[in-house]
Amino acid sequence: MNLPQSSLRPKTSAKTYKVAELKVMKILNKIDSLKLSNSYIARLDIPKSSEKKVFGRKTSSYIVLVSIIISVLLFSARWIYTEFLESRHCLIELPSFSKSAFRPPEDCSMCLGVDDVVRLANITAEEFEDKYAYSTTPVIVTDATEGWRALKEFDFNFFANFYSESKMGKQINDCFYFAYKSGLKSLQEVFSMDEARANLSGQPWYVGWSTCYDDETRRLRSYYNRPYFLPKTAESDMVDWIFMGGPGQGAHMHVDSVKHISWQAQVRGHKQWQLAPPPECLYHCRWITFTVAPGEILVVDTNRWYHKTNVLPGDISITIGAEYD
Ligand SMILES: O=C(O)CCC(=O)C(=O)O
Repeated sequence: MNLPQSSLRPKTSAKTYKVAELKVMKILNKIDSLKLSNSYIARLDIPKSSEKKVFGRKTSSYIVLVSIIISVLLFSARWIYTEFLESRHCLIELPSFSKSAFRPPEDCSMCLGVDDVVRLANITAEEFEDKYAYSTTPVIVTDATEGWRALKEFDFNFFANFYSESKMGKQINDCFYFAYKSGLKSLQEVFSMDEARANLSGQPWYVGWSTCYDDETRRLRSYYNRPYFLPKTAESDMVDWIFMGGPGQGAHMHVDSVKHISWQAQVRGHKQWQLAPPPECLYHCRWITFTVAPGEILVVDTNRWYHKTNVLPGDISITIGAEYD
């Protein structure tokens, strides 16, 4: 039997062809040895080559290619999910100015008629909830830090020792750190600055950070209590914010994009705040300036009021605070 060799050769390597030829010869010899008549062979139900293959060579290549693409896409999706969504990182971190540029415009009712901070003492949680907890009026509560260990114990060395402890528990949040104009790139750098600078007699500095480990927050919270005036049902995240630094320093004017309103207790030093209405309300509302003294707690919606701080001459300023819902 003659084989149509020329139809096999062009796309097949010589070695593969030889092996195939030997196999076919073997099959043909076997058929010969069975002494089957040509008419019998013709009647055998042998599928034509195009029917026998479930997929042609071209189709198979497509399937392999599509499978590879799907695998790559699935792998990438899983990677994006674990890296960015599950761990709460952002795909693209927007610069802070763009966050304020993309916020929805205010209708100015948030600041109309708000001319000053309201100072309060001895207020019930119910009254605070009704009148202030979720309003845009900035409030200072003057009697909510009685008995706090933080007032006596928080100073630069307290935090330097606190953060020399490596066991902070499980990480539960992003660790935010703001260097402002200090040039100190991390908390490690803050707590390894020289003594003169730490005592505020060297280069000025001001920094802020959030807690991000569960034990870290829990241990800090043993130095202060949940402010008594907060609504009974309000919950705080396990995140505290600490701002610390010397006179003449503070945060630049900005607006936040955090989840909730926050309180901030002035533990040491005097800090001046300037609240500015959003730019679209500048002709309708007023700027407000006030000072928070040690032992006082400020409640302000920093997502809506633009704000800027400045530590007044004297002691180091240390504040601790948290958001509540
Ligand atoms: O306390 C400060 O100096 C800045 C606070 C601040 O910017 C904030 O809470 O968003």
